[in-house]
Amino acid sequence: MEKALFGAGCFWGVEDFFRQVPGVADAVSGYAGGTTTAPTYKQVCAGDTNHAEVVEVTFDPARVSYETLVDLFFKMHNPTTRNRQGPDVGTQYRSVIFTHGPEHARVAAAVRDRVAASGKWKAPIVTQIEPAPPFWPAEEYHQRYFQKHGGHCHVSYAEVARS
Ligand code: MHO
Repeated sequence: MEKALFGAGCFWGVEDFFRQVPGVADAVSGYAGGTTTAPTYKQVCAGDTNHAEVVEVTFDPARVSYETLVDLFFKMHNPTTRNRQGPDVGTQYRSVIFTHGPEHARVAAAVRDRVAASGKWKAPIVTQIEPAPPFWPAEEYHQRYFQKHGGHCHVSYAEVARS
């Protein structure tokens, strides 16, 4: 199993999306990239720890490649809105790929450049690509949030898979 770590806005939706991707064994909502250890949702929302809401994806590389996951990441959110995803505004909603090792970093940058060159987005892609810092799982009530409560905040995997 390998791990991928993505920030693409509200983690409820990012987690829900990646759980549905064949080859993904687990997706956990959490925080990364800030200045404090074991942050709480309240602290992250207040915006002064600089953590991003992220999802740690555990996947079987024999069933789904890291490249495919990065490609899906770029399809499931808007990578051109800095510190904002839809109605959610703040640095915790930034578009970011935290990479595990140089090979993942190379793939992430290559996919980003390919999406930029495709002309899909008129505005520049602002997605950050950085070596993965520590990942802090979010509070239990944030895990599988949409499975428990319904709702959505990103495009569904089914919709992306059809396109
Ligand atoms: N707009 C969402 C953001 C939640 S997400 C876990 C809400 O507050 O309902 O950041």
